[in-house]
This record gives sequence, C-alpha cells and structure tokens, in this order.
Amino acid sequence: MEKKWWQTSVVYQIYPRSFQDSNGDGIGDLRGIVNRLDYLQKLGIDVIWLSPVYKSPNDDNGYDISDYEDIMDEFGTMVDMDELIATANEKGIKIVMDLVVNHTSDEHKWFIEAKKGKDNPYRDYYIWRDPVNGEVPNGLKSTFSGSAWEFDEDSGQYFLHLFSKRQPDLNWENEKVREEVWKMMNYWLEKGIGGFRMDVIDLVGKQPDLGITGNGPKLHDYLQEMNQKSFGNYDVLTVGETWGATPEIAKLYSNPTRKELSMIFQFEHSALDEQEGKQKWDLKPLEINKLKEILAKWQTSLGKEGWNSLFWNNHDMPRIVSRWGNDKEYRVESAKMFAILLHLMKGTPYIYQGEEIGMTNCPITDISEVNDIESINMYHERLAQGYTKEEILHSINVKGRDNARTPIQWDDTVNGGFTTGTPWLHVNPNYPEINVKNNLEDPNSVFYCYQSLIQLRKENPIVVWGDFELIEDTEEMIFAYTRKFEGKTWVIVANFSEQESLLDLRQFGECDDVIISNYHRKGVNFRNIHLKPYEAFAVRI
Ligand code: TEU
Ligand code: CA
Repeated sequence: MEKKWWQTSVVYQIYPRSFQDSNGDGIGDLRGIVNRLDYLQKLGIDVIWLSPVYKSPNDDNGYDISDYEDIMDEFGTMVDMDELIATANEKGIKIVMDLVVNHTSDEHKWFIEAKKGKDNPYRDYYIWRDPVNGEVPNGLKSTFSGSAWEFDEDSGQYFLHLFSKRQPDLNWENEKVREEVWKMMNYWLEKGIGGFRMDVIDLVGKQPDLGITGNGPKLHDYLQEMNQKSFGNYDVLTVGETWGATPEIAKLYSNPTRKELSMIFQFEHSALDEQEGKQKWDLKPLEINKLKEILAKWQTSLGKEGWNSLFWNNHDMPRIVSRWGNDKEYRVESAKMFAILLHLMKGTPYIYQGEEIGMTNCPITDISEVNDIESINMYHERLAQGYTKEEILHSINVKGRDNARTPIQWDDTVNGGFTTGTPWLHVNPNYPEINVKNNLEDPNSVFYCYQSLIQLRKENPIVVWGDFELIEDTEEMIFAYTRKFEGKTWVIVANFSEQESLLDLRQFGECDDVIISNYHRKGVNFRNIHLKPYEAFAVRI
C-alpha cells in the first residue's frame, strides 16, 4: 500500500461556534480560529477538521445547510474562509471541511423549490411519499425523536427526514442531486482544502420503502462515483462518519484498491455504556473487557485493506474524562491515560477541541439550559412517555451533546476568554481551574502530554506502522498492548480504573527506557508492576 500523508497526520476537530469569538457577539467565528492557529501549531497537529461553517439557520448548529458555497453570517465571510485556508496552509496545517449531504436545511433553495409542487424540477431532489391509509408511509424514526416523515399540507405528501424535520433528506437516486454534490465538492477542492469529513455518509444509499437506512445497496457505487468525479483527482484525506460499520464494512470504504475513502469513523465501542437494543440515553456501566475486545479487533483486522481512525471524542459525544475516566480526583491522570492509550495505537488520531486540556462535561439542572435539538426533543418525548424530569436530565448530563459543545476555556478571565459578550452556550464554571493558559504554564499538564504524543508519532515510524497486539492475560481493568516494527517492540500499559493494581508481564523482563508516563515513572520491573490509579506508560523493550 502506497504511503499517504494522512497516515502520519494528527487531526484536530474544531466546532467553530465554541472555539473563539473575535467580535464579542458570543459566537465563535473564523477570525477567532485564524487568531488561534499558533496555539494549534504549538500542539503539533497537521490537519483541522472544521465542523460546518456554511450558511445555515442553525436548527442543528450548522448541520442543516442552506447554501454550501457561502459562509454562515455569524462565522464571517468567504474572504475570512479563504484567509483561514491560506494562513493555515502557510503553517503546514490543512483544512478538512465537513460534508453534510445526506440532507440539506429546509431553507436551502432546492427544498424551497421542491415544496412548490409535484411538478417542480427540484421536487425529486428530496424523498416524497403519499400517505398510507391517511398515515405516515411507514414506521421509520428520526434520530431526533418521532417519525422520520413530515406531512406537507400543500401537496398532501410526506417528505423524509432522518434527522430534524428541518433537515429534509436528499434523494441520492436522482443523478442530478449527485452531480450537484460533486460540483460543490470541486468548488471547495479548488480552494485548496485538505479533504472532507463526510457526515452520516452511510445513509445516502437508503431505501426508505424497505426500511433500509444505513449501508444501502448502492452506497459504495455512489462513493466510487464521488471519488471519480471529485476528490479522486486530489491528494486529500476523506473520512466517513459511519455508525453502522464493522471491520468488514470498513474495508469496503477504505481498501485503497476500491477507490472510495481514506478511512472511516467507527462507533462500535460507543454503545458499550448503553443498554442493548435501547437508546444512548439508557445507561449502563462500561464493560472494559468489551472495550478492549472491540478496539483490538479494529486494530488487527484491517491490515492492508484499510486504515483506522482513532478518537474518543467529537461534538456528538460526552467528554471522555467524564464518561469513562474520573473528572474529579484523577482528572489529569485519566485524561492522560486516554491520550496515551489511543495515540500509540495504529491509525490517524483525532483530537476534539478542549480534549487536549482535559475539559470535562458540564452538568445542567434544567432543560432551559440545553441548546441541542437532540436532547430537547428527547426530553419532551420521554416526559410524554412518563419518565421523570430527574431521570431525563440525568441522561442528558451523562450523554448529551452540549457536554462537548461548551466554549473552549482559554484562560481564567470572564467567560474563560472565549468571548467578551454573552456566550451562546454556558461556559463550564470550572474554567478558572481548567484552561489553556494554565495548561501552557504547567509542564506536567494534559496539553504537554498530547504534544509529546504527537511528537512521538512524528519521530517514530513504529507508532504509525507498527503491528498491534493486545496483551490478553491481564486483569479486566488493565488495557495493555504491544507495537512491533522492524525488530523493535514497544509495550503500552494503561490502568483503566482508580484501583491500584499489580501486574505480572515477566515475559518482557526489566526495562528503564520509558517513553511516556503519566506518573513520572522511571523504569518498569515487568514481574511486578505496581500500577497507580489511571496510570499509563509506554516503554521500549
Ligand atoms: O451525526 C450523526 C448521528 O447519527 C448523530 O446524530 C448521533 O446519532 C447522535 O449525535 C449520537 O449522540 C452527524 C453529526 O455529527 C451530528 O452533529 C448531526 O446532528 C447529524 O449528523 C445530522 O447532520
Ligand atoms: Ca463572533
């Protein structure tokens, strides 16, 4: 397999609304990002994945796009966007755009036209069905609660929306739709972007009449066509968001011989703290054995037929240190443990803004504090189903998407230095303690752990190319593995709990070549490793 630049890269995700406000309106913007590029360069990342910045009425914070070739007023102008691409490129940072083409906003001109009537030339850009016995066409549900079908009074038909009813699904079976998408992608590629992150791309081959949403029969034909008609002519990173992917499916997307995508985001492990067959809101404790099994399976099964992405967080998930770590007594230790464990695996790592300083979830006490449409719709649905407010708010505090979307805490001044105005979403009150400034001043901070890990990847081919093997014979809460490359071996050990623990890995002997450690460890006697709470380290054997 030909080596690609994105295999040795580290990506940083920016959720622009919450990154940095530059003009005091309480909303992060493009200029704010330009002003912070030096910080990202210091961290050492190679790529920014920018969550959507296009024109949008913000029903789903930019994932509802009304014009793909224009910028949201609150974020700036196309001049600012061009400047961001140019300035980042000068600093060696590529910009990956979010491609949201499963659906548009209901304010997109295509949908405004389509609604005008059954004869409109844009009608077939969307998915319309007649009522069945005066009711919805079938039982398809929206991810954001309720039916996926919305009735249009004027024409007497329903249209499909797998997300909010203000996010009508595009009809990918219509060749004209696909051509519009390729054209728009080429518009952005010509600007010199570094690639695309593809929102819910596994849904575009849907067959709604058969109840098929993910992994539809034409999905991979469409992606091959997309590759040919757009980014295949450029040297870019493409990553598909694919909730339903198994390793076998991942090979269909990312085997280079198939000419589809660079890699995908897989989510198999993200259901490990939810009750089986239920929703993400129905909580249960994480089973660490399953987590190890799933991550190890992904590490070993793609081989040369694909490439992994590595991530704990994004704008849809709670903060990892709050979710599976301990964001109180062991916040710094557990944040570093997650970083060491993930960044020494094989694949392209993605850091979500704020993760690199150990930002935590931000609990709320009333639904009026919530911005996210997913949480708000679920709240009303579950209230009607008889859940108590306390139960629902508990689920939101554990799993809600706003947890990851609170503004970046830059320093200890008012609003954490995010804005001089009123922030669009509350700033986590722990900003005086957890912020970028404190991190940069403390050589033992979470920030410098991430910086070291990025450096290790740059300097050691074993981190990029080495074979992964899980070390099986340990207690459940110990996650240990080896990487092997050209006769070298690294051993990585992480204690996934606040219990101290003893570990015997005598096959590795004794070693004082510690590469990274979250407890200033100087050496390891593998016969008798005494692990502290959330301790993690890597050593060369
Ligand atoms: O997410 C896809 C998606 O399925 C999520 O809504 C997910 O189910 C949920 O957030 C899990 O908590 C993508 C985007 O990442 C998300 O922000 C958008 O809201 C969604 O698509 C619609 O565009
Ligand atoms: Ca602003």
